[in-house]
Amino acid sequence: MKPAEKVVAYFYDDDIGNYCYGGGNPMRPHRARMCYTLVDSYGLTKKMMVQRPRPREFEELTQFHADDYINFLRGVTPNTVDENMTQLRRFNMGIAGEADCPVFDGLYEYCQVYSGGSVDGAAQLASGAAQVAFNWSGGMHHAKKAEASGFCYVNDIVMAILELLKTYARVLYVDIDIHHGDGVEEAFYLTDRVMTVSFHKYGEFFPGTGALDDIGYGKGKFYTVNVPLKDGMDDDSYRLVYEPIMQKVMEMYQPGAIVMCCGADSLSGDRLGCFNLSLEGHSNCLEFLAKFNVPMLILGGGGYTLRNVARCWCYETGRMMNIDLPDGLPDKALDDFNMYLDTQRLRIAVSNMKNANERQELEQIKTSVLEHLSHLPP
Ligand code: TV7
Ligand code: CA
Ligand code: ZN
Repeated sequence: MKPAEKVVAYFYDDDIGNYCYGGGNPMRPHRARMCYTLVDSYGLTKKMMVQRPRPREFEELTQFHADDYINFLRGVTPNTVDENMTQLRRFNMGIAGEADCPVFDGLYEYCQVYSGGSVDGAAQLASGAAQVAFNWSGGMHHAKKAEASGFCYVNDIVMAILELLKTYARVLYVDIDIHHGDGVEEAFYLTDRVMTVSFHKYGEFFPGTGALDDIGYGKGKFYTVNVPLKDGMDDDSYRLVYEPIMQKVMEMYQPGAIVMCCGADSLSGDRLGCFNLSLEGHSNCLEFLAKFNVPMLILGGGGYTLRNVARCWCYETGRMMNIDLPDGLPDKALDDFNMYLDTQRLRIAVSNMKNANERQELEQIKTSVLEHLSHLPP
């Protein structure tokens, strides 16, 4: 199938922008609304199926998560946290302003909606209704079976992969968020039916896992890939490790579907990140995999310099539709809000920050990963 013939499904619920972690938490669900508005201002919404996700119910959330954890998420409110301190601590949650995973108004609905977008996207790929599905509100890769972590409560990625495994023998997960995709890795650490590949900043950085020699266990040995990186990764350095590794992964593993977590916190100038990627460098990761013509579920993740997050995911929406959006932002985007007046451009500039990744180290990482992959069955 030629790229231009791919049917594109875009999952988006306009209510998503109203959920608020509060207390200065850098995670802002509003980013997805900014992205949708930008995508719409470029006229892309006319060329895809925009759909409102079906919120997932208790029985669906507990396909992966523990019943008592989901029960807690369903029941807790900012007014009842005081009575639930023991459980709150057990599930790694807290109050706004103090915790990565606060209890806020509408928290359960928020989880229902963002997981719905990812599972709906997976189902449409599996049925053949679409070849590319987006859910920029998803990508909550840190959530564990019975624990919230790093702004993530339910793991929509694991749920979407479980949906894909009903149809496909093998699913590939690729994570270019700057943080390690620990929750997804953990969920599939023991199986060869899912290969997880995460590129991330490693060393004194959240969540602290994702060492090069964490490669899976038992049946899952060699089906976990970790690419630990340092500050200042630029487009060329990233490409140097990404392309040969993903080429080999695709040849050896031949997945039926690909799920990607496209956290925009690996971009230059991110409020929490420390890489130096441009939109082209970030988007190249998606385009490289799109060429293999395997159904793709594209999810969000981190991204904390909001105007750049919207730019990145809008640009990538276009690229996956084989459209190279003009750099001058549409008047509508400039008029509606003063958000993009900084440069009035779509693409972003990179900085002159130091790249702490030496070429030889990157070559060693690449060689080591390729060696692990060479153990996979033919
Ligand atoms: C996918 N970094 C998620 C990335 C999750 C990162 C962290 C913060 C942070 C939290 C705040 C806040 C913050 C300016 C930044 C060790 C701690 C330190 C809580 C205050 N400002 C993704 C999670 C990471 C919360 N957590 O991969 C409220 O930064 O480093 C930590 C852990 C303990 C808890 N404290 C932070 O991108 C979506 N948190 C301001 C207010
Ligand atoms: Ca990652
Ligand atoms: Zn992140």
